[in-house]
Amino acid sequence: MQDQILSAFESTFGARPAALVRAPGRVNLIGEHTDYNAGYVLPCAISYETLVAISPRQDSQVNVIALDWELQCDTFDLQQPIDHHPQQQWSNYVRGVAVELIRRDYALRGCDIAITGNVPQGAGLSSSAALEVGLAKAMLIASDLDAHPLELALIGQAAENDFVGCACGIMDQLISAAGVNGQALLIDCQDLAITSVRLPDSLRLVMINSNVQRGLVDSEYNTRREQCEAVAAHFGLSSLRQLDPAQFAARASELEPVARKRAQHVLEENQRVLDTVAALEQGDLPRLGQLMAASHASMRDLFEITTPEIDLLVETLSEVAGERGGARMTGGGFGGCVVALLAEDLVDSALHEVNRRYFAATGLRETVYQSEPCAGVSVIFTD
Ligand code: GAF
Repeated sequence: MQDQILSAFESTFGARPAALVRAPGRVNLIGEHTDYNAGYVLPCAISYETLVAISPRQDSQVNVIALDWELQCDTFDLQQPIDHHPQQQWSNYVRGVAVELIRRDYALRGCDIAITGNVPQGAGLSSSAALEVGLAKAMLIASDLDAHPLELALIGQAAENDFVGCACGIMDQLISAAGVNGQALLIDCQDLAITSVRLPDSLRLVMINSNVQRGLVDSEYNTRREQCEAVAAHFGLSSLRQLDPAQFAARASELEPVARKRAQHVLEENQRVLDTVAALEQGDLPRLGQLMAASHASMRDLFEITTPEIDLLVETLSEVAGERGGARMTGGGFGGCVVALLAEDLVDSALHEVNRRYFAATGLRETVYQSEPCAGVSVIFTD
């Protein structure tokens, strides 16, 4: 991938790039739809990543070439109003990051950029966040600037919220910016405090893409967020994190059934994240499996974001895991990936079983990814 981006950059812009940046995708182990409710999440960065090659220019022009979108190009000027690109959605991530950097008063230089990556797109492994964080870091480096990982994450999130139009939380950008080798991160999305959590050595991290075409993801996602915010507002609170579970239980009958289910998921999922951290620290695999199963059931029955194909993958993996691991859907939902934490010697049989059952039941073929928890965004070289 590095050779390809370097040679595409050189043949497009006539010289080797001044810097090459990588930013990882992520898998969330537990804590789904809790980040924008100021709750807890437990993601780790993965070894699938976006690469951004960049050189500064003498003018205020930004020229971008996208290797993974048939070498499409985009050009805009940092000193002119930056509008949405009418056709190329990938361009709007570049434009959105530039707009946000300018809004925050970074003195950006024009630049030439090439982007590529191997984070599967639309799989719930945060290819968008990897792109945003990688671009923010690269555009700063090309301007002789830099920013703290948290700032990079906030820039990426703002680009996605305000320019691209998805009301995502902070999890994906923050893990892509701040990931730690070999560790998952417990993030408290209320104060953005981060605690590293080591996975037991005996466990392997496996992601299986259902390859279900995700439809209406952004609109369903934004609806879930609005539903949660409406429940918080009903109780006069700024987020569901402030809602005491006892207070919720006492007054739950005031809420519509759907609103009640959404809030119940978030409250219980927050507790499951903390319990999962404890289970991982104690190497308590049966408990880990129960918590992942409960999280999945809650996403299926209360938050209503799984699909039958995803449910089948989780069922199959949980069955093979037994008391030595667990599985659940990961990410925003409506398709995408499931994540499994499995004792090493179970991985082959789990993948075999999925392969045997999934196509027969759904007509779809799964794709398997394996990774260790990885470091966040970094500069591969700069001159
Ligand atoms: C998507 C969002 F981008 C995250 O902020 C998070 O809400 C996640 O869905 C669900 O947990 O990845």
